[in-house]
Amino acid sequence: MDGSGIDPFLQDVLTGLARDQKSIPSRWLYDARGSRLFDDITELDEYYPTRTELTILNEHAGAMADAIGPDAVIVEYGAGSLVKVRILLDALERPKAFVPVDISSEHLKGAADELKAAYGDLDVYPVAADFMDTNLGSNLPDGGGRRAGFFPGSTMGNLLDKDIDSFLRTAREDLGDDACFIVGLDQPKSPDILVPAYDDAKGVTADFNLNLLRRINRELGGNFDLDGFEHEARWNSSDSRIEMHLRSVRKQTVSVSGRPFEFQEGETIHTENSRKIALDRFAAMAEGAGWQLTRKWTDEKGLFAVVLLEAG
Ligand code: AVJ
Repeated sequence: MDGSGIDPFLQDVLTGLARDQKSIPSRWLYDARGSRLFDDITELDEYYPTRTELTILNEHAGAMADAIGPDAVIVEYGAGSLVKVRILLDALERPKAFVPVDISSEHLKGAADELKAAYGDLDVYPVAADFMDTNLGSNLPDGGGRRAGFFPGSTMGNLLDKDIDSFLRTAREDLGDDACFIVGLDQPKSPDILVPAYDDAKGVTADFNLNLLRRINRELGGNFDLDGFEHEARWNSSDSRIEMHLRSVRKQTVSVSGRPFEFQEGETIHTENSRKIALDRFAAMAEGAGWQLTRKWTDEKGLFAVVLLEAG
């Protein structure tokens, strides 16, 4: 429950299941079990994004560090386990401060303490906040060098255009006039690669998706039969996105918090969009929010890209 007394999870589920195309926002996939399952996904053979982004970061961290310069203040949005930023910190000259922003304050504190212990000269200021709503403004430390945002993992692809715009504008305000911003972006490619990445042979992604129903049963008094739904990953080429759905295998009625919802056989709940945003498209979006895309680093196959935005 939040201060208003309405559980935002319950609100999203009841509203989403009442739509013609049933849908539930993807952020609810990440309870403790969901977060563990996502970590397992990143190790799968079929799931190329994490591995490919790490390769790009390892190969080009020197060039990224040169572009950022010495004495920098790094702000990581949606920080998570802080594995990727270490690659950047290791390459930077005298990084002064690191500000990890993450919604989960417990997770954040542990990861921030570990990082602090490993990088003695670095000031670490964790901020427990939604990365979409930071307003760090004048609270950011001044290290003498540039401020650099860091947003790896291609989470940009989960956001709607209007949310990308407002996030990039907020980051531009947070980071100020001389800032830069390093962003990871999964790239459009053949559905022969994309679909298996979101529907793996071991069924880990299926578990991850179905875990949402388990969570609804546990937290919201739902009675979803987990055998009554199947995981589906679809490539939607006109919107350049992978969609995850949960498909009802039969006609059935499910109730959540005492409210009934009818499912036809084959009807789906849309649970995630993972957009693959081409670089020219992203450059135009960034420009509209006050950023110039000035550098890009990719792997040999062009599966994934890490880009540098500069305030301008
Ligand atoms: C964490 C949002 C980047 O979209 O690839 C992985 C989530 N969903 N498999 C992605 C996810 C299914 C992932 N992101």
